Amino acid sequence: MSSNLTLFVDSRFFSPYALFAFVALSEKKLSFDIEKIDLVNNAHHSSGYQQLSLTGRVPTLRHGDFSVSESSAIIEYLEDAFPAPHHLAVLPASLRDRARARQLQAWLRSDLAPLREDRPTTVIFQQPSALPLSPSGQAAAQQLIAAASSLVNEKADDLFGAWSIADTELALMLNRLVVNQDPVPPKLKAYVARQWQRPSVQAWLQQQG
Ligand SMILES: N[C@@H](CCC(=O)N[C@@H](CS)C(=O)NCC(=O)O)C(=O)O
Repeated sequence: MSSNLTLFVDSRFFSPYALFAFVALSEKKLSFDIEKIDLVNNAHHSSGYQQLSLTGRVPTLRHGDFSVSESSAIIEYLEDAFPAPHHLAVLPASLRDRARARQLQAWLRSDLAPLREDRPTTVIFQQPSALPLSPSGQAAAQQLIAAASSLVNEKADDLFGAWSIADTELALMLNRLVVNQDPVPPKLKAYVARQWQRPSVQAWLQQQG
């Protein structure tokens, strides 16, 4: 299928950041092409990709003659370029919910590094880790669980009254623990299971073949 939107992703579909961009495009029902970048063989270091992405990382979105990398910038670009009501909003509508969603996105990207290290996305997409969480991984897991417990309402499917990309991002972070059978409160396990069933997330998993 040909469109003027192309998403550059890692060829193994392991990048959580590429997943978020893929889900945002899918939820907006945009048609887009996928270009796979083989990180193992350093395709992201080619001068062509370097120029396109500026950062040499996946994901990158190309829209016509414009390209942008950094998943949060891609999501914001898509939200501005393909706004509601014609397209589904991927960020909450209200000022404060939107701020909270962005807070969560920024925090999940910049903090909790020991958890990402102990439970990389291969734990979710390939196989669980046999190693227990390190002390710093455990501390990060506790921080995540505390924040998620106060945000997730068991009577609601999503964080902000309607689905937003922050739900997928939080669910992915929690799923690092759930899949590995690390202790996670039932309310959060149920939230992850609900979010993981979303067709846009399932469509990403199907790409993995
Ligand atoms: N902050 C970036 C992170 C992107 C990122 O770390 N991508 C990884 C794959 S998960 C990557 O391209 N790694 C290749 C490398 O850095 O050499 C975003 O949100 O898009």
